[in-house]
Amino acid sequence: MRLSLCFPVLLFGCLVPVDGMTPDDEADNTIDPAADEDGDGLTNGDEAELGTEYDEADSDGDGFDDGVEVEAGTNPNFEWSHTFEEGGYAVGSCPVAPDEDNAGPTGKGYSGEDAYQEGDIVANIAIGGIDMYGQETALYSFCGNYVLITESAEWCGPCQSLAAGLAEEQESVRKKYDNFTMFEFLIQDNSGAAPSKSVLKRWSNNYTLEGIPVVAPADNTTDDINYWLMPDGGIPAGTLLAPDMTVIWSGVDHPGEYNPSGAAAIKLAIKTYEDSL
Ligand SMILES: [Ca+2]
Ligand SMILES: [Ca+2]
Ligand SMILES: [Ca+2]
Ligand SMILES: [Ca+2]
Repeated sequence: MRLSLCFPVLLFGCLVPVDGMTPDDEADNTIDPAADEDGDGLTNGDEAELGTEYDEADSDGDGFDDGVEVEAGTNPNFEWSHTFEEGGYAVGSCPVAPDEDNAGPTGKGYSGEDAYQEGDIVANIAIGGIDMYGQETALYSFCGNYVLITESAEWCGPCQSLAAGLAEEQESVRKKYDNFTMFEFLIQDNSGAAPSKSVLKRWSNNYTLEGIPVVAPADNTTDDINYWLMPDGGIPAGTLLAPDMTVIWSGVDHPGEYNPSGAAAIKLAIKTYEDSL
């Protein structure tokens, strides 16, 4: 949608015929750059600069109006970039959407299975999965931040030990760097099934993970779950992503540098993050 730069349109209109334009296009030339056609809090002129729709309050259809997204610092042209009603998560700004066409694992895991290695762009995990509030939550909502993903399961003892220290770890890193967030990917409950909302809530409460999204996959049989495992095929696993959703630390690249608890991997990932700044 093209906006006219002529002004003031309210006094004189702006109906200069342009070759090839339809009557509808010509009508668009009467748009006032200073008006807010769709009532989303941004002027038509602002929307032309942002690339959002001047006649659509929620350009990317993610449930948050364009003006709300600009205010919150999320990307109004990318559906996965938005804040959440509950949880107070530190989402990123995501100025450029991840390169989804080139996303996917190129490394090899413990038995030759596909796994994420450093340099890979990750796919948008947990689409259709929920967090402990029942909100549909996906990784790309945190684009724009450094994201430390931990992969855990409710039945896994070392995962429980790791979870107990996550909130403190996040707090200490965020004191220094506010564009950092953790993302706990809880892949199974005690029975091996994809966790329900109440299981996620219990996990979050047990380890005071308020402010850290605890997210279940839509189901627990997808290949995607295996892409994040540690070199021995185990969990807990840790993977660190750059703001453009590229892997900058992956367990499969560090077979000699982690211990079975996963805690050392988290420390190494955070150190990698700090060294990268
Ligand atoms: Ca507007
Ligand atoms: Ca708009
Ligand atoms: Ca939106
Ligand atoms: Ca958005």
